[in-house]
Amino acid sequence: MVPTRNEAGNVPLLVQRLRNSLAELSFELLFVDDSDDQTWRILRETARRDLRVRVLHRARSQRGGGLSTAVVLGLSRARGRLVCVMDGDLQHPPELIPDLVAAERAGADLVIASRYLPGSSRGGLDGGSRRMISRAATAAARALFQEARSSTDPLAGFFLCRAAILSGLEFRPVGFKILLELLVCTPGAVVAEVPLHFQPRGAGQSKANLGQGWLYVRHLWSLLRDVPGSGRRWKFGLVGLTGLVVLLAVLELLGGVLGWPPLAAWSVAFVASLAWNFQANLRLTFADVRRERSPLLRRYALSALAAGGVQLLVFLGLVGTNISLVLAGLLAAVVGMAANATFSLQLVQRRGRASRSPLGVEPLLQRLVRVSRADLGAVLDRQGEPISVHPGERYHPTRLVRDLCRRSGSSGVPVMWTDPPSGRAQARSNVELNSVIVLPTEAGRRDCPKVVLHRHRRTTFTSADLEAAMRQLQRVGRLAAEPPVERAAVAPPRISSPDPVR
Ligand SMILES: Nc1nc2c(ncn2[C@@H]2O[C@H](COP(=O)(O)OP(=O)(O)O)[C@@H](O)[C@H]2O)c(=O)[nH]1
Ligand SMILES: [Mg+2]
Repeated sequence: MVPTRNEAGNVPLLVQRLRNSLAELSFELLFVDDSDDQTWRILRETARRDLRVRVLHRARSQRGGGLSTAVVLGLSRARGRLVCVMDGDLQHPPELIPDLVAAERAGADLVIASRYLPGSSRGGLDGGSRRMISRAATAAARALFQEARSSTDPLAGFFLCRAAILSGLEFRPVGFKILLELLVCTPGAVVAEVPLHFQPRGAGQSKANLGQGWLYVRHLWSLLRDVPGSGRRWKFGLVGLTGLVVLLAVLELLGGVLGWPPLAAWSVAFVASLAWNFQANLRLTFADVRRERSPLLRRYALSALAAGGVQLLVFLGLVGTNISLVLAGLLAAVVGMAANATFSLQLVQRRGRASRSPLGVEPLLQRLVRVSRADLGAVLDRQGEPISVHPGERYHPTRLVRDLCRRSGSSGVPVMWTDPPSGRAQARSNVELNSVIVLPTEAGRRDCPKVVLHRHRRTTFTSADLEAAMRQLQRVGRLAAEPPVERAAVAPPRISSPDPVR
């Protein structure tokens, strides 16, 4: 999907290079064009000769929002299973697209061509000042949104994603930066990156200008305001500050103005600020999970109470001295807030964090092998070809494994298989048995990559191993909570006795 505005000098070469680099894939090229030059005519001519090319030309009156509404329109019209967005000025080399596709095949939902990954280069970002602005904007996005930190380049304009992760998203295209919005709105997505060698612009001029800087600020603001649970840390901190104001105001009113005893005044003030914080955090910080009865909320309440205990102790220690009531309350609250921040540091991380590793799959596989205590693990793509193996490099799925994958694929649930115990009169406890676990990387999906775990030992996999592996996968957001497990397979399962014969 390519947004274009006055790129007549670039599109013929772009189309040619796209056709070459995508030759192995089935694809369509979708242009959303807002040009006043020959771009549209060239593209229309190309589309007439090549059915894989489509052009949506927007009349002047339809161009409100410019680039960002163009990309949103393109995303809604794209028909593929995967969607790749790139610029039309040859700054994004089309030859990189097969690498993006490969990373998706390896298990990523969203693959970003990053200008900041080691191995990339930014030769095309004209001028030192633009480079600095770009750096600062990236830093701001990463500081505000934890989800943006899953990418080194959350403001990239060149990325590929599964169309499935777009469904249900309502973009609010204010700024230039659709990728940031995508990242913030899909906290569970598995993100991978490949290094980009950013090219100088082909022909024509950049349309970036100062106005876009202001739009970007508005975009950040709207992401904070409109996406429930986004920027959790900042919201948590902000609520904490307002709670402090409530605490001190009530303390001063009761203890100072009305002359209540310090402990009574503090207790009422504390309860008032706790109630205030709780309400505000539910509405703001935890807006995304407040209806789910998330364990997050229980932990939040517990850590707030624990911090209250700390605060009370400090306050009691200070009241005896000759500092003022409000100052004692303030100092106690600062210590309490520090304690609270320590208790709830993990709390304010948004769940479903995306993988940060460049390809995501390898570290995931290593973890799966470890937690399930497997001897060998592999990730197979949709066609059943290994894309990652651990430990070792080579892996040939056996017929059994292919059968199990098919079985797991047709039901979308994990399958566990173990060798049957010996039927002989004298069963042996020293024989090594095969056991295999197959996990779909997305619960309920038939055609998704599969994880295969092998054990060839005297003890076979148990249901605990299976559950550990499933939990690990869930943690990266790939399996819905507790999908059903299909245990039967070619042979009757033997999952309860780890040792064949005692
Ligand atoms: N459809 C559409 N595309 C645009 C618009 N503004 C820029 N583009 C396209 O978006 C891409 C990036 O724009 P560019 O001016 O190169 O921005 P820069 O790379 O940040 O300097 C190019 O393919 C432009 O043709 C717009 O208003 N509408
Ligand atoms: Mg450009």
